[in-house]
Order: sequence, then C-alpha cells, then structure tokens
Amino acid sequence: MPVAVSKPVVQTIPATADIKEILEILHRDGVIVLSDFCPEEEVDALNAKAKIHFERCEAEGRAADSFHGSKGRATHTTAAYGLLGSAPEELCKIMQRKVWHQVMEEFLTHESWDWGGDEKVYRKTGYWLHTNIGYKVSPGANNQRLHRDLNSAAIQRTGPESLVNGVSTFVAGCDVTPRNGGTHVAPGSHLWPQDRMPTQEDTVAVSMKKGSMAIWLSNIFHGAGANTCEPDEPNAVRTIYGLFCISDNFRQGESTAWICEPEVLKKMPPEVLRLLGMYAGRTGGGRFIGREPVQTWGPLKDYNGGEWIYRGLDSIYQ
Ligand SMILES: O=C(O)CCC(=O)C(=O)O
Ligand SMILES: [Fe+2]
Repeated sequence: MPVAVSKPVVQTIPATADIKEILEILHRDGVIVLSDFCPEEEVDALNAKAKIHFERCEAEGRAADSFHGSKGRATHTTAAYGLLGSAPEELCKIMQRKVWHQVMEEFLTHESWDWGGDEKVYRKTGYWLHTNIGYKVSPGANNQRLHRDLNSAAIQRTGPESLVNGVSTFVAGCDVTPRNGGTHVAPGSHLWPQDRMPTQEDTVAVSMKKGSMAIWLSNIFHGAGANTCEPDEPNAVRTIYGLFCISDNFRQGESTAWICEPEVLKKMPPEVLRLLGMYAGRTGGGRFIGREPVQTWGPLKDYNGGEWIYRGLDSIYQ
C-alpha cells in the first residue's frame, strides 16, 4: 500500500487569538497567517503610500535591484527597499503591535554566557529590524527559487538545533491567492536536517485576505509563487509589505533609519526607534560614539519620545 503523504498546510488564526496558540503553531510549523492583523483603512493608507514608493523605485531603476542576484528574484517583481521612507507612520503602527513583538521576543532572544575573569557573564539578545520591503508582483512572474531568509547573516545552519536568527512578516496589501503568486512555503522545514533539499511538492501557497499578516521563521523554505492572473483580474498585482527582524547581535541589513529625515524620526516612539537601530542592542552592538545613538546623534537632539504613539486596542502602549 502506498503511504499517504499529507499535503502541507498553513494555519490561519485571528491576530487576536491567544498568544500561546500562535507560538505553538509557529514552533510546530514555522509559519502562520494571522487574519485581521491590520484594519482595512490602515491597509488602504499603506497601499496609497506604497504606490508612490513603487513608482519612485521604478523611475529610479531600482526595480531591477535584487539582493539575491539574478537567480533569486522572480520576474515581473518590484522589491522596493526602504518602504519606511514612503510610509513611515503606517509602518510605525505595525511595529507597535503587541503580538508582533511577542513573536519576536519568543524567537529572537537568545541567551549566551562566557567567562569574565572568574565570573560567568550572561548575555541575552533582543531584536531589531533587518529590512523593510514593499513587494509588487505582476502577472507573468515566475516561481521564485525556494530559499531560507537572512542569508546576509551568513550563519551556517546545521539542522533543527540551529538558532532561529530571523523572523519574516508580511502584511497583505490585497487578497493573496495561489493564482496571484501567494508565497510557496514548506511548513516544518525549520526542523529539517540541513541536507534535505526543498522541492515545490513540499510547499503550499500562502492564501490570505487583505490586512492579514503572514509570519515565518527565517529558516523556513519558501519562495514567491508564479502569478498566473490575467492583467484585468481583481487582485492581479500581488502587493505585500515585508518587515523582517533579526536578533540584535547582528547588524541590520540596511541602516534603514537614514532614509527618513530627522524630523520624521523624532515623531516615532522609542520602541520604533529601537527597531530602526537608534538604540544599542541588548548585547551592546549598534552604539554611536560609545553611547546610545538616540542621545548622541546630533540631528535627534532634544528628542522627547515622539508624537506617533499608537494607542489602538493592540498597541504595546496601552
Ligand atoms: O514575494 C514573496 O512572496 C516572497 C519574497 C521573498 O521570499 C523574499 O524576498 O525573500
Ligand atoms: Fe524570502
């Protein structure tokens, strides 16, 4: 009798679900979709700003950029870095969601110790933003090759025992479907032995409603799906907004804070400035002239905690 191979699935649960359940699924599958993560009007505002961002990137020839080189990025795709520069207030709201921080805390705080003379010295990492990217994927895009994220950290994964160094999160700017190229993910691949190669048969397409958030651990195999829509179909262009975090013992992929003018940074609350690298990491990386950048970088002089504190239901500032 042939053994029935169960089809891979991605679990979708509400963003308001018990955090224990969310973390359990992420530990087991390495991937989850949280529905209703962003209200409709927040996504609409983000889409409007992202449209200008994509246009600017395309006009500047940046749509052709690809951090993985020509084999990594799917065709018909604008991957526009530094989305924060065009949609600062909108991304700032997303980065104050409690559940988002709870996921980062769970997977990206790693303890280590070593001798300091005759004392054991313990350290624990925090996390910060690695990159932020708007993706616009048009009909005709092909399957992106399957990969794990955070290659720039260049830490050799050896197997399931390897640390998770990054978490990738994506807000859906439109309904994401298998037809418009919903990312193909391989649930459970964070636990595979290192020599197991991924194939498309291991994957399932992420489907999610506009305003949902897909989350996967950086060591999950995935790749954008082919966009097989006709150009005049609804949601023919797949837009997703990626916020990637990394343990704060790593430098950010980009010094993305510099894309905003100091007056804009000054409106952001401390927890968002921390994500942008304006505070030293918990293990001391990212300092500026030996101190907290927020206190020492001249353009932030007189920073007083920002005016963009988001106090919605799921804010970290309740
Ligand atoms: O476009 C997507 O769905 C995924 C993109 C991706 O995996 C990446 O940029 O690393
Ligand atoms: Fe990726």
